[in-house]
Amino acid sequence: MTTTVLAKRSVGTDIINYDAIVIGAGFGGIYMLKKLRDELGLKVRAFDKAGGIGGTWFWNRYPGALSDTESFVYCFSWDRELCQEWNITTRYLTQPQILSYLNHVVDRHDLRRDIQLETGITSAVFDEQSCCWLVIADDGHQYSAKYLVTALGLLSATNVPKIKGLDQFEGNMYHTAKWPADAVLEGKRVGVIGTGSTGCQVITAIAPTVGHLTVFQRSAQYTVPVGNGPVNREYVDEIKRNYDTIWKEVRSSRLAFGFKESDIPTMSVDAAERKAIFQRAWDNGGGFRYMFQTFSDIATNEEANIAAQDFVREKIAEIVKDPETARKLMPRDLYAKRPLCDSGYYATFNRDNVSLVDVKANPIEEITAKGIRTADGVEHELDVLIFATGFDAVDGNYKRIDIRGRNNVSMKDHWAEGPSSYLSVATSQFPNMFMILGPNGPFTNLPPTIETEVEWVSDLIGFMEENELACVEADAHSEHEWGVTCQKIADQTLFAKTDSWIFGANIPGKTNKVYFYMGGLGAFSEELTAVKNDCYRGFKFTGTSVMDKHVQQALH
Ligand code: FAD
Ligand code: NA7
Repeated sequence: MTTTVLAKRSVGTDIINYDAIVIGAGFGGIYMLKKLRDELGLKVRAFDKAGGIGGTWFWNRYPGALSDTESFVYCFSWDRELCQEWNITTRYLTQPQILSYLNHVVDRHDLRRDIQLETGITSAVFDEQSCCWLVIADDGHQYSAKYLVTALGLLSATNVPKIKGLDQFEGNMYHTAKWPADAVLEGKRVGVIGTGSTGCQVITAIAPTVGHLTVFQRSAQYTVPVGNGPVNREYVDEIKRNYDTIWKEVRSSRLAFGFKESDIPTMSVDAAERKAIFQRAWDNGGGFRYMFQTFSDIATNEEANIAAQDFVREKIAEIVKDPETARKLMPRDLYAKRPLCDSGYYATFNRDNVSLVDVKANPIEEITAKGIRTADGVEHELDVLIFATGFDAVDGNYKRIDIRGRNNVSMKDHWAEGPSSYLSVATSQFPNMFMILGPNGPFTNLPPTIETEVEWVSDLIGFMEENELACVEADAHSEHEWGVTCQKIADQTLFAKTDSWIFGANIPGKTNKVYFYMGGLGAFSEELTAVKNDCYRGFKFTGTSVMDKHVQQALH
């Protein structure tokens, strides 16, 4: 194989050579390994710093952790037999269910032998002479490969806010995405900072068993019922019968959530009908369904957005008994973050053992040995403090590895003004490196997007191998243009007017810019296909004398 020869030329004997190295063993890394090893016949090693496979679902073991994509589309579509064999029992999947599914996939395809766990990658340097990557791991070894695929996760690098006194706390502190197996909450005085998707889940799940729960809320949230529950045999059979159609529709839809997105403008129906449509969505459940299946313009039109907001505020007023608590829980901002859904979040605040602190009005001053002191001078005493404070999303894990491309340029410098990519999968100056869910990829239910990206990258690598090409690199101009496209699309949405991790706005000092392509998976896939069919437009191939003739022939 050309790759191994290239690698051996430039590296010493103590370097272990592969054709491809994959970092990450979540949905992305697992499928990438499968494609490269079993379809292209490459020698591949996947690494993960985690103690098990599963990525997100290995790490996020907090009580209540649940995917809010419905079960039938929160899985791989590429294993058609497994789609028929795997029996879903609930409308949504809990963290243990997803972890068990991914472990099953790995064993079923005998992938485990090529996955090295508990191994963090600390640096990756591109060698221009050999067109190979030299990768250093925290197991003390160096590895080299022609191709480097980063499937590092876009909601993976944890965010712990730098609150004064963090190290003074004498109780236990946990981040939800690094949840320890031995965490004990029963009967304890527990504090939760953060009320995003994770916060809503953990708060609702632990409230019945803790002694007292204090919720420190900075932003009030719009959330609707998730509508989870058992599914019957007919439901499962129907899905299995229709899987081909379902996947086809998912892959050509905008959000890939497995439902038809509405094309009815909110104000095109009268107030009574609007309310009935919102009520049906509320009863049926699902955050994305509420935002995108009811009406077509909630995420783009302010009047429509306010109608959707009003309905949720009315529900809060109905559900929450104490008017002051209800007032604090009522969001007044645009409804334009990733839509949330829950299993009884607002009602949780009717419990006697739950209190709500509005830290926007009454900020956290410091963490003390005993708990949290707020600006009003109150010290909230706690045994356990939970950070449900989210992630350094999208590029967080990239900043935690010393990645160096052409001319030794570091990824940190290359992305000094925020991360960018060409088509989410590549970035200029980093040849032969491919990202799964890199910046400016589709904002969707993620497994179908992951599959789309993995398959495209695999095709490109296959093409290079077939044509004995040494090097491929995204062109800087194309990358810039893709960023402009993403920004233009995002600017048409209300999401761009709201601070959240989707725009890097959740972390002080992080560049606030577009991090996603909001044009939908269908349009994204079409663009990928067009680029491929147009001789991989926007990519430069180098490093083989036969390139021009062969490439042109192969591409046409
Ligand atoms: P991940 O699953 O994040 O895997 C990345 C892996 O890379 C991790 O295991 C990490 O340890 C490893 N890694 C990173 N850096 C290094 C390094 N330097 N060395 C070695 N290993 C490294 N998406 C949806 O579409 N629907 C949902 O309902 C949904 N719910 C979610 C709920 C939670 C609580 C969270 C946190 C995320 C959720 N997501 C959801 C997003 C979810 O992350 C994706 O759906 C999907 O699991 C991402 O898979 P991945 O393989 O790209 O990344
Ligand atoms: P999110 O959505 O980023 O939510 C984090 C929450 O933590 C949010 O309520 C933040 O308030 C809050 N936060 C963050 N820093 C602070 C400080 N310093 N003080 C008080 N409160 C703070 O992360 P999630 O894990 O819930 O969800 C991320 C995605 O992962 C989600 O969409 C799912 O797909 C899974 P803020 O809103 O910024 O005021």
